[in-house]
Amino acid sequence: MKRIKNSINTLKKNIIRKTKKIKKEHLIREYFKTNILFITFVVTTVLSSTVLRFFCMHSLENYLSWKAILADTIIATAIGAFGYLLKPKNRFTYYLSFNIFLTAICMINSVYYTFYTSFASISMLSLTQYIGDVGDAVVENVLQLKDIVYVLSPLALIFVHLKLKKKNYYKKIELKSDRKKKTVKTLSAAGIMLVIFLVTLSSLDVSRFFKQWNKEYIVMRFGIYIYQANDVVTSIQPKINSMFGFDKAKREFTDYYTNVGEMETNEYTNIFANKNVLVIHAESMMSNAMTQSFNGEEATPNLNKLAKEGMFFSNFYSQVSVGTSSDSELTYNTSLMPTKSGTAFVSYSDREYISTPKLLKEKGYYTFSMHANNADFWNRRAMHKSLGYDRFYSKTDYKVTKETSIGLGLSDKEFFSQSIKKLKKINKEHTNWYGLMIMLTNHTPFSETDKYGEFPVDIKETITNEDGTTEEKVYPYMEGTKLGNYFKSIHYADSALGDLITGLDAEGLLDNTVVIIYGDHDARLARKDYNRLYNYDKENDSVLDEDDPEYKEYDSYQYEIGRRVPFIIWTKDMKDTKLNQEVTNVMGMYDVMPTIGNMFGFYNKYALGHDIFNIKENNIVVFPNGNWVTNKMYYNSQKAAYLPLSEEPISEEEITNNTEYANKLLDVSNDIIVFDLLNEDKNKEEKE
Ligand code: GP9
Ligand code: MN
Repeated sequence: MKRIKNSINTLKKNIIRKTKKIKKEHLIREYFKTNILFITFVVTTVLSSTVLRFFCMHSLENYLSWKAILADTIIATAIGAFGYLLKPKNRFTYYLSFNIFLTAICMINSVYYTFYTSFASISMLSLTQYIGDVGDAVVENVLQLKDIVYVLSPLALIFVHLKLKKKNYYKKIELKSDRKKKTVKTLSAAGIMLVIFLVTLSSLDVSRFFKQWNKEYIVMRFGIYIYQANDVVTSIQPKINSMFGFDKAKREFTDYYTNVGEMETNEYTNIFANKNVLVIHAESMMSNAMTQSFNGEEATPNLNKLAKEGMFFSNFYSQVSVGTSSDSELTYNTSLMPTKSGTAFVSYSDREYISTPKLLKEKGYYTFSMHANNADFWNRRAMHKSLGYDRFYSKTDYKVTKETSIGLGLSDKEFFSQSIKKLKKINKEHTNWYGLMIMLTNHTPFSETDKYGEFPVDIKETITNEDGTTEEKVYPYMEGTKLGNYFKSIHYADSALGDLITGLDAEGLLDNTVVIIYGDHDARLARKDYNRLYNYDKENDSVLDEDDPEYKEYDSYQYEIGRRVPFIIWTKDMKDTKLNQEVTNVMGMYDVMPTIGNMFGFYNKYALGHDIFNIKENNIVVFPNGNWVTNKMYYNSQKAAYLPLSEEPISEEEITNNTEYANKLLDVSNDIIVFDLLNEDKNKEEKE
């Protein structure tokens, strides 16, 4: 009897369990059946963001981290929840509008990343006026299939909608839906996911989120949508920030400079006093190109000659952020770093800067800048005034014709030749002058190869046949590749430099002049472009296999180190003197002002860099994204990992100290610009 009772009980329990399971399955099925549009919206939105991370950051670890996927799901669910407030037939318009908006965010960031290796910021919106000018460069160099693929997201939504409409789906679900209840339930689901997301955040995640400069890290942890929303807040923050928080910034600024003393002298102090200065801003000129030759011909013979005769800094880094050319001008002239948000040239041209032109002006120099592009590009018209140039010769001061133009505008050869005439006049009228010439031709996408002149980037070999006859064999190598075109373009720019030096000499303009050349930033080519250069398999005209013993890995560190740019100080009579030397200690653009300042006899207490001849091997170069490099290592702050550059041991403490130093320096630099801390009048006002 007892046994029968037990069996009945077990049977009952089983039936209840089964019914519950069926009910649950039915509910889930029902949910999927009646929420198709919402689910499609969430899935397509999350997919777009994931695809973006995949295309942009597959070289970084964790680029497909579940945290970012969860963050995107939260955003999509929360937005989607409000769709339930509408009648089913109206929901499609709501979801499609948001889908298009969010897809556009992904697409813009995709293009932006290719161009700047960073994510977009609305603070750059004011720069869209320049897009017209570099339009071709963007289309030719940037817009690729990977940027267009996002269009599939709204298309998928439209497709699903049309299918549902055909099946009369909206009418059917109208009867079943309690709109408010569904909104609340969906929002609660988003809320629960948000709690899970928040409790899994580390303190590093939180601090980086608020700082917003480590954009890749934020996109990797928080997804693109939260990144972009945060960007909107941080982009309007400079305006708000400069209204509040002044006291704290001022305090930190004062602390930072407490122990900075007066100028230290060394064997180079005043060696160039009263000499004229001609600075060449060499567009996209990279140090690696200087060691590159094809068929025995150097890519940059003229630059190499100047480097050999003058002072050549072979481990020199540009420290640009999204402001590229303009950032390098800023750091070169002021020894400050680019701003964390927006660009100093565009957003902060009204601030007070202590700059090389200004300090030389105090010594009686006439200062000028020359660039044959539109004066408003990078807001130079305003910013060159702020930097202390007496005169800015821009496009309207040059004869620019179609025949004399290459790429973005007037060709470098033509620019230099017209500039020499202007310089002759300046030299007559002023005892001492300081001038900057900004080159333009060697600018991405390096595609007008027919205008650069002959420079084959192939491999030619003479082969002796068995019968003793010889023939020439040609392997295409870098011909037809973007990097190959870059070498052709740089060879042109180098030749223009050679002509400039000859032209200046012919006019006697080199007799009392120091020529300073800096590469403004790297060529902004993808890492994979270097693979063929270093791993060419000429027999098969392809790239060596990764397992080939000859294969040379070009990892993200080598890529970063490979972004070095040349820095050269040269005078006509420097050859074979003690000044004729290669300086191998790492050096950054922010070290230029203190280094040449010592040579010309001026000093800026607020410089963030150092005179390389005082700091020597102890130097550290900080990058705007928080990475830094010393003689000993390259440290990547997003990966929290490093590449050793010497045999010397590296301690944890050293890494922590350098990272703290880098963060402090970036904070102080940003505060100086945002709060206008070098503006004495403003500081006086604050004191009163
Ligand atoms: C534009 C030129 C190029 O005038 O300086 O700027 P970039 O694109 O290199 O920042
Ligand atoms: Mn540039």
